[in-house]
Amino acid sequence: MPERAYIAIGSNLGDRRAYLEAGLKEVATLPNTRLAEVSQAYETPPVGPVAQPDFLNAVFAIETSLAPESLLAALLAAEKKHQRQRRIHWGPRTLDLDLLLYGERVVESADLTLPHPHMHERSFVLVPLCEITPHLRHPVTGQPFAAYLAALNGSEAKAVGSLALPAIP
Ligand code: PH2
Ligand code: MG
Ligand code: MG
Repeated sequence: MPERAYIAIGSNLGDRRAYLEAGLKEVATLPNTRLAEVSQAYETPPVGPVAQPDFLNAVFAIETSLAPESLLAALLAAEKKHQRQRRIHWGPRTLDLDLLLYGERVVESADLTLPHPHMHERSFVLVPLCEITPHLRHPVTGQPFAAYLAALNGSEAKAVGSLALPAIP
């Protein structure tokens, strides 16, 4: 049975919108995978210790039969294909694809932690996530993600319109 997975996508280098749309297409065309839901794009100030350009962020949901580890490998391959170079930890990037949730699964392996350990702290994830799925709850704590977002006391994420959806042959 396919499961629903949520993925965060971000870019802060080059043609950010084009990178997000290319990332969507890469995931939408994976085997046994279909795009279920896509948030608007949001312009967000960079979070973290590195001074860098603003990001364009979005969150999307897929229905997939790929195992979480295979999906993760496909996301890393898609990042690589789109010139992502991991030079600076948390530094600027053309395309970042982060696996947030895979059904209700809880995973703690060397390569993969599910749910994503920081997703509930970041408005650049919570704002688009709550847009597409306002009632979703954190699989471990049971708290609605909307409550985590409300607890952040405001967000600087600014909606900047829909992304072009990939044409699926
Ligand atoms: N990603 C980071 C670090 N900081 N800030 C924003 N606004 N959006 C991101 O996607 C982001 C970030 C590391 O992946
Ligand atoms: Mg990442
Ligand atoms: Mg990231």
